[in-house]
Amino acid sequence: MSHTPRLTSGYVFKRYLNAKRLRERVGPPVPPGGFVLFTASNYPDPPETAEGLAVDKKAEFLTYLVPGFDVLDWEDYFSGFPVMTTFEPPTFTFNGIDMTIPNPDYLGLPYYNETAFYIVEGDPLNGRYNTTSGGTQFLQNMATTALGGAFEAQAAAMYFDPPISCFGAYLTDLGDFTGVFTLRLIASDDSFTDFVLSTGGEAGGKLTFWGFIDTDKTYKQITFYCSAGVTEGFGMDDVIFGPLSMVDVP
Ligand SMILES: [Ca+2]
Ligand SMILES: [Ca+2]
Repeated sequence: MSHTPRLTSGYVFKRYLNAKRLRERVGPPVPPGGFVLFTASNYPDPPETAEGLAVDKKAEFLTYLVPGFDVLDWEDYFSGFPVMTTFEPPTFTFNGIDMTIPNPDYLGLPYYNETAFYIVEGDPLNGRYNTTSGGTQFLQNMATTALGGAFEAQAAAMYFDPPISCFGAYLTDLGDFTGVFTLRLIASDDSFTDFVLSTGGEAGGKLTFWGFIDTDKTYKQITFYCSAGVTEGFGMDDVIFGPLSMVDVP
């Protein structure tokens, strides 16, 4: 069962009640450092569905969370086509966290806009697709060239305030280009860890789950970037983020 309260700001979110949550932990114990990574990828059968190892890994991730949190699944986020033309509101408040996706100017247009490559889509597009059960919509992103380059300010990024202790999302269509695709996780103390999610040369349409919990440190930003000279289009859906109180560990 789920709740779909409609906010005055015009978007709808799903509440994940985790009704079938396992009673026992199915993944690794939380180490002394507090950080546990959950990630897996596969090519769904049939294509453009949420199926396989990535789904199994998400289920493992969910056993570490306290039920009742909200999920950003992009469903009903503006209707019609294009289903989204701008980020309004630019901040998504879920589970007590304000998550902001910057939308700076890019070659004279807002970075996320319906005439370039960035939008909430209602149909599969070039290997990017919805992963929400019963849903259709997802956020399409484009990771630009390497950090430090001319487009660093436009790198696909999410800022969290207050900083988060857990995160999980489906990413679609990683790796169907020639460069390295990296997720940078930036902690509240400005330290960061880079996670290489693909070294390129793969078929389109891959489904990836990427998530973590950390009972020690908190994180203020996630940025996606590529090796120099390339860009990578990817979808994002069913985004979960929250505070330490959302993490269920002994
Ligand atoms: Ca969705
Ligand atoms: Ca891609």
